Amino acid sequence: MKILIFGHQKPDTDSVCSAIALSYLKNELGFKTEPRILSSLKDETKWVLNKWKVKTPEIIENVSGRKVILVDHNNFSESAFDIDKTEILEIIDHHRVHFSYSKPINFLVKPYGSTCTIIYELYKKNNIDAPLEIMGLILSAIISDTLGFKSSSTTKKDLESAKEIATFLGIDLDKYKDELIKIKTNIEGKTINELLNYDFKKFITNVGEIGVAQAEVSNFDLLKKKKEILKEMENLKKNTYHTLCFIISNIVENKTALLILSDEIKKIEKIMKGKLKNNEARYNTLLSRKLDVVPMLLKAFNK
Ligand SMILES: [Mn+2]
Repeated sequence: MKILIFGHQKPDTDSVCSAIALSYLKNELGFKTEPRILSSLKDETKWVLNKWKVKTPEIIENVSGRKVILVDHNNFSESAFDIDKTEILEIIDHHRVHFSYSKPINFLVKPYGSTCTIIYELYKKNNIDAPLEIMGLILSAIISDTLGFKSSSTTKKDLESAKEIATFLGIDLDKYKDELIKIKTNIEGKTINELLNYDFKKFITNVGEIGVAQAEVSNFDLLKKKKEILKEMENLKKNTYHTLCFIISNIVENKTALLILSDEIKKIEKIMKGKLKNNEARYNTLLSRKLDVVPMLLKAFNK
């Protein structure tokens, strides 16, 4: 049976493209692997796969009994529900380490802005040429995960890799980036509930579960519905989350708005030094969920 390679639940472009790109590389190296996704694709990722004419990986729900490689996550709560019944062979990721396992495995974590940047590095290291469509996917994932190189998680390596790939593909990086960001920030027709659930991660901590949703937008018009959003957040939080945070990233103007509900809001207000008023804080920078927001929330509760 083939080794399955997949990213996190509610896959984003980086998760999907990492799985496809790594699977191609592994197969070139003589392994028998197949990329999979754990749930359906987002519009942005559909656009990317369509653009580079790559077929959508099959959705798989049940992975028990399989040998697997995880990309773009190392947290069981974000993985397949029966991940504990698999044999994990390897993990390639760029998130903080949550993982502990019963035996040693290949575990490659680098603080790059995108898992695909790590995979691009692996292609070079192994002297394997990726076909054009795989290069296209890698480039798209780097742009997507770094919010067009604007997120604080962006590294020199991400930008250099993207430039190199764009040159190789003969495409104008700025133009392609703008095109992709336009697709990424299109929230037209989505309900607030859909936006909250679109890119949602939960973290299990000693104080309880912390949920952090993120939406990428091209302007802050969405905040005109703040009352409605807080009401939806309250519904989502009820009985489940200790703290719920909605990151609204304005990736055209480089600004961030945070909406936060918490059982211990005072602790968060304290750590944010008065920046959080009426459950809302604004920043004139783009915050990264994994580098800025989650560490700040954890720090507030001293975890
Ligand atoms: Mn990623």
